[in-house]
Amino acid sequence: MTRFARVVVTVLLASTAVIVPGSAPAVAATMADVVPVPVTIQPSAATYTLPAGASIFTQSGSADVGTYLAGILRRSTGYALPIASAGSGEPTSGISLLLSGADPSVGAQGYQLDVTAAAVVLRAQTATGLFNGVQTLRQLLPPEIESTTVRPGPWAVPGGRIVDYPRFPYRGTMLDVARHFHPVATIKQHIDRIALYKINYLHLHLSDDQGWRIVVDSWPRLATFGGSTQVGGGPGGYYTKAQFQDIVAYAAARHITIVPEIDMPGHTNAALASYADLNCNGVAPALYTGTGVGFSSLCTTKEITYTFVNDVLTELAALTPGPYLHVGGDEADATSDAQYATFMNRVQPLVTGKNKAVMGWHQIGASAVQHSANRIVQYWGTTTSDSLVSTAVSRGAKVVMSPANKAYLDMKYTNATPIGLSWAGLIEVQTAYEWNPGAHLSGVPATAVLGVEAPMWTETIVTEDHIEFMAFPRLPAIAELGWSPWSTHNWTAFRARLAVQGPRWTIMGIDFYRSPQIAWPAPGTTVRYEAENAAITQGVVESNHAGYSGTGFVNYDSAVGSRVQWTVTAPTAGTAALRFRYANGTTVNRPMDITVNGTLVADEFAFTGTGAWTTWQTRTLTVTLPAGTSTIRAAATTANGGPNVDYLEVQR
Ligand code: NGO
Repeated sequence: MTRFARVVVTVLLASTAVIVPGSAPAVAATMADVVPVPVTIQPSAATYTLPAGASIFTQSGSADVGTYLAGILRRSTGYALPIASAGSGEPTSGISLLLSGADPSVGAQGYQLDVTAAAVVLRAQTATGLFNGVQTLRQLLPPEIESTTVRPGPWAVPGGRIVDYPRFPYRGTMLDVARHFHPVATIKQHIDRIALYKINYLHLHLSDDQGWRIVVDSWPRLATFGGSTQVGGGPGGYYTKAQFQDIVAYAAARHITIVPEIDMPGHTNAALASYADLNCNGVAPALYTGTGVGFSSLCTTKEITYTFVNDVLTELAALTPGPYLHVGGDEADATSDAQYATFMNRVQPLVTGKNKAVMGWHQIGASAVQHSANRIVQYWGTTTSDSLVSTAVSRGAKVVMSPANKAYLDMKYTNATPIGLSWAGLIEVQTAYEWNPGAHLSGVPATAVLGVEAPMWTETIVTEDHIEFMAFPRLPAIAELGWSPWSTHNWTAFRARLAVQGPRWTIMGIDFYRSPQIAWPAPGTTVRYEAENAAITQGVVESNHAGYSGTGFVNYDSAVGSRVQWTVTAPTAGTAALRFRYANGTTVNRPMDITVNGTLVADEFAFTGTGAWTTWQTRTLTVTLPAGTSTIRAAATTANGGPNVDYLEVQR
């Protein structure tokens, strides 16, 4: 199939009129629905409806944001949306992205949005401000705007004015790529999603006991040996320098700064296993695939340790345009307090000497560890006072707040959550939302707080699907704490705003946790169709891998065109999420063409590797189904055939 085939699903969907009883309207967005809630909202009675012939008007300095916006809107609208130069007068049509005329309160990251019946005008002082305004505009459009296939619209934007800017400059999330390695494609997808909530820092935990995930040319075995496994003993992996730079650039294009972390002196078994010299006894330990902490340490009394750290930080700094190098510093339980201070007092100047600021877990706030210029301590404790943090603050450090009992995305929601840890407690959405980063720690005033960060450790988090489930809906809650003024904080209002995000996530293919605390718009029904019961062409039913549902799964023949064809029924015409469950081993990708009633709805839909044939994962595609019976076909497009397919679920 050609990559450029554009499919217009011709079924007429009265999208504005489909209202499931007891749920929010499928399409109407209001200015009050935006997450994080904006600083000021003045709705008007007007509505702007994006016409097929609209242009996106930009100025020098805003063209990249215009291209990004057009890329999102073209997918679902099918409109051409040419980028044109904004004239000097007041824009009278289309969507304008202007670097002048914003209310001065918007500062470096904020924006002003004016929506009239005639035009949408975003104004900011920086491209970053416009980018943040674009995220608001996305949420003011119907959820279907996030579809990757063309939808019928109409593309209405509620009228009025928003003037908006962040409470804190740093709004981050962390992904631990050390415990389980996550490939570049997963990181990019995550970046695209976190951008929607105005997250502007992505911290990557690049090394730990179980794996070293970034190439260091001067110490090559770190990646090739230290990166060769992960928790549970899987193959692990690492980023080449080119891949890491690709991630940095992809994030930068979404106004997100990467904060790389090399954890030290503890959490270093992967490095110690790679180079015997880094061990005090000169003996390299075995690679580690368990989930214990606190047992490893670089040898703080050996000079080669500092050569090593300097080499690593030099190469990392060269790959990192952002201001921070994170040096970890947590749980150095195999190091005495005195050795820890000696180590950190040698390491911190290595960072500042490369024109970067030190960021570290709050243990670097120990009084024996000196202050260093522009130092950031990241609080991850579970109490509301901490002398290490207040000591660091009294000496001039700023704090990023990640209290583990509020902000850790790897904690279970409830005891029933299938993945996650619970050492810091269970974190339902309300718990994640109900705290004030500016007043959480005694002795740490809001002025000392740089922002918030929601870390996701991955001892139990293996697939992209797991990341989605643990991040949504908690990450948007933390994002709102970082962005919105404290005066807007209100659980009842937040719940309502969050509920409206649900249909958007479904269309984006995000497998979120349907917290019972949130009145999600009624999801309708989900019907599962097992692949082994479908019509199979050039494929066999097998039951030789664990974890499938029903009585088996379909293993495609090694041929282009081998396929599974399901017959599904829908009581009424409307939007449906097609959720394919599959396992794909370590194969990079076996794309399939997905058709609905003979119409191609996803050309070469990606089915990336799941790591093992027993690791099942889902991918979701949103389509429009007519009333009655439909035929849904997934056909292999490569000579390897398709992935193993367990079932199709139709969510309506
Ligand atoms: C702790 C520990 C990590 C774990 C995490 C699990 C910090 C800063 N150190 O947080 O090694 O992965 O908990 O929740």
